[in-house]
Amino acid sequence: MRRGITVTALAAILALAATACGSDDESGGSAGPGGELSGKVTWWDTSTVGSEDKVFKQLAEDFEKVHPKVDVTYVNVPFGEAQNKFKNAAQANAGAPDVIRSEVAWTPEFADLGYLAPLDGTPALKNEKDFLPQAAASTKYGGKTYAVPQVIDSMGIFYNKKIFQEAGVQVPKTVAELKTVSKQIKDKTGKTGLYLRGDDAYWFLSFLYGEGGNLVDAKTKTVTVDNAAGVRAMTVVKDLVDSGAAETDATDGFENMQAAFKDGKVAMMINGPWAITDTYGGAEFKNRANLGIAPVPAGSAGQGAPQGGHNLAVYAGSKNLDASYAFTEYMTSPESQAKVAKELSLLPTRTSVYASPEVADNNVVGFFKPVVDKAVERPWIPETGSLFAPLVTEYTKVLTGQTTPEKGVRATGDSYRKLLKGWK
Ligand code: TXT
Repeated sequence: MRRGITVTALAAILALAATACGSDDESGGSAGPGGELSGKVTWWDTSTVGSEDKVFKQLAEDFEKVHPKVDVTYVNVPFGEAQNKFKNAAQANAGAPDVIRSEVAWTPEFADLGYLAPLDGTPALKNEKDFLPQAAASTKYGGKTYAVPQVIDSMGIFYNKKIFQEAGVQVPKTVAELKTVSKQIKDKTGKTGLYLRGDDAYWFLSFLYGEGGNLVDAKTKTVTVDNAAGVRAMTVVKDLVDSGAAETDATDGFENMQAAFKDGKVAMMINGPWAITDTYGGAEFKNRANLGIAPVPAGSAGQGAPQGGHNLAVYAGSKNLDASYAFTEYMTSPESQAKVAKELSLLPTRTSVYASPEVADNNVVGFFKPVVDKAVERPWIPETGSLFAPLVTEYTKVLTGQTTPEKGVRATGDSYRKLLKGWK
């Protein structure tokens, strides 16, 4: 009886690849005479260790039970490292996984680089019409499909109902109300209203959309992050921190945000479904009913939250495409998506899954589905993922008083114009 999937550290995989000449032929396999799959499949998962990863590992084990001659090697690669590690390994054709969990913005870049196998007409893509159009959009590039949507997400305000009750406040619908509510929470309970992540520019997007802005306008190939709306949005987030309505950190934002919210030190945070399982582990949310979720606050021009999520993609250099296609299909199947939604409250990318009983009564999924349906999509161009690095540098500097909102967005816009050749 096999022990189940092989769980390996990334370093071991890369070290092995560095010594092996070319790619590892042992992982080769294909459908046998009876169509039985065999050989190895290495999967790089980027899900959060200690909360999400358990469920994804279990799914990989279940896949092996269906295909006993396939040996899945599960490797958890931290989200902040996976993009570059995959590009380096794929470029060197050494140590790249057969399947990678590819964040929505990484997918067009990897496809453009030729690192992903096109999936049209392969067993990886089953019942393609079942995928939410906004989830499928990031898997398309150059008229082909290079990945299969696994989860889709967006952001909302997570709030501590007990603190809200103690302060006698309601959930803020606008940035102005967010400031008023935060002040009352501070006056009545001594706690800070909002934790605003300062080391990840994804947390800036809701405020940018709220001021009617965007990073770029792909239709007119115009950089817009440094227009008047961009200045207003950066001024809004700076004011939230300077006024004491929000606290922030320049580093370790996710950990600090989760700790502050889970321990009841702050009343609100802006976050997404990926944080739910970890949040429920917090002292304040043992009673899950104490967690409220609401739309991100509207700004002076409207309300909008960003669209995020993850796809599964097959490495173009895989020596076991048959098993990799089958694994990708299995991990994104309606049954797998229903299990992930039930156990982790992550949103399915298949329309059909929202009707299954174990998903229909999940209140987190129920909240985020309409949010995702109107979330602001980014242009799925190879450069989309590269827009965050210059932005986060300036965003953090603005929040920590090292530069002004105007200078911050201007420097970001200048970086974008260098990155996006020929854009205005
Ligand atoms: C590179 C962008 C958004 C959630 C677990 O995995 C770095 O890799 C680039 O794409 C946005 O969509 C949402 O699901 C959870 O399971 C390289 O090493 C690069 O990633 C991203 O495009 C995400 O949709 C998972 O759910 C450096 O050398 C870039 N990093 C955007 O990323 C959401 O992602 C959860 O993800 C290189 C990065 O900018 C990202 O925001 C994400 O939250 C995940 O944990 C140097 O330039 C800077 C920005 O963070 C937001 O955190 C993370 O919590 C930059």
